[in-house]
Amino acid sequence: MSKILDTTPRADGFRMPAEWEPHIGCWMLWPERSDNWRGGAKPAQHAFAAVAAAIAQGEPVTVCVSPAQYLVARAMLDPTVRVVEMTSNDSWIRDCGPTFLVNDQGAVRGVDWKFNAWGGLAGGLYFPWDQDDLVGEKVIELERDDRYAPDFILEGGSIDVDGEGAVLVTEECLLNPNRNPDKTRIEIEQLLRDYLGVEAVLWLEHGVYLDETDGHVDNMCRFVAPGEVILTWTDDPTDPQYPRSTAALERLSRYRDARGRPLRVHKLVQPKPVVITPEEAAGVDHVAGTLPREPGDRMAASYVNFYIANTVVVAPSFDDPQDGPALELLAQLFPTRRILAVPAREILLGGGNIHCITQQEPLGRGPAATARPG
Ligand code: KQY
Repeated sequence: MSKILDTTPRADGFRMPAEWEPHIGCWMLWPERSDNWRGGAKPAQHAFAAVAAAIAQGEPVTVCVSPAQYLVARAMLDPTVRVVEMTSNDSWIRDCGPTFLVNDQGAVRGVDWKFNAWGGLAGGLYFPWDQDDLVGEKVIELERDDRYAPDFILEGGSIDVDGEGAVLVTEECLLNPNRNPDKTRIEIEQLLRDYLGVEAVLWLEHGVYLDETDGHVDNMCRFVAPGEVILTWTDDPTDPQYPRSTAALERLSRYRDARGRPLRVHKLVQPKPVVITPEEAAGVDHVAGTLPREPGDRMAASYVNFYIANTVVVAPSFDDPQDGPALELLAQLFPTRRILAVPAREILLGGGNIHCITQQEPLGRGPAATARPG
């Protein structure tokens, strides 16, 4: 069993590194539930396999899969991808998985947050979520790392750090009473400082319009370098995303990071609205307790939901005229990495995107770092 630490990362000198810092690899979960993924999850499985293969060009990938799906996943995934059996309720490891931390000596530890499927019985997306809640602990234990286990509900997609003391979050999510109703804003800020090793908590009001996570920041605004963020954007004042993005820009232009730097904001224009077709909606099983999918529903499509691997950036594409400009901007912002686009509609139809289905593990310099090739 991984050792549970009753101190805090901050007290122990640990911090969450930025996503662009070196990784030992990336973790994913395999989709299979037919009440979230259409067509018995088969189209989503192909999309997840494409994401895994793209990331595997830049770092080792591990995909965790249920016993029932092991052979299917093994056959569909690139041979370089490691497949391990693990039970889960769905496949959003960004949110139910661990947050990995490092210290200056290169040791790695994990934070095993509490998970309630984005709101529990007050607006959560499915029931139960008990197996998802075990994923963080299981992954940390597989890596033989020690873990912190705060009594705090938090999803990895609701935070984004620069590795130099700043974290981006949204009020829509972290202050939502369906997460930690007993905690004040001040207490939540302190928990972020203590468990991520940050100083500056940069609050945006909202995430992306109709994001079913209650506004995860990883779909809205991310750090791309120290002192630089990328923000999903529209110039159309009639689009409901417009007031959200303009309000975020206003706050970002006032903020300073933990080192006192103003933030340079890169606008990443969103694709045209992506709505569910009747055929797509009909392919999803209706199950009480799971958020239904209706024809005409708009999904929270954003290019901001990309994954930064060691030598590549894997970004969603939507078969939209904005795909090209979005990928070009990412290429400018990550000049040492190849930008790989993966068609992401099938992932989006499940409620998230590429960043939501991935979780990086930092390289560190401890036993895990030397146990297998990087
Ligand atoms: O986007 C995410 N981080 C997760 C979305 C969960 C959707 C469940 N239907």
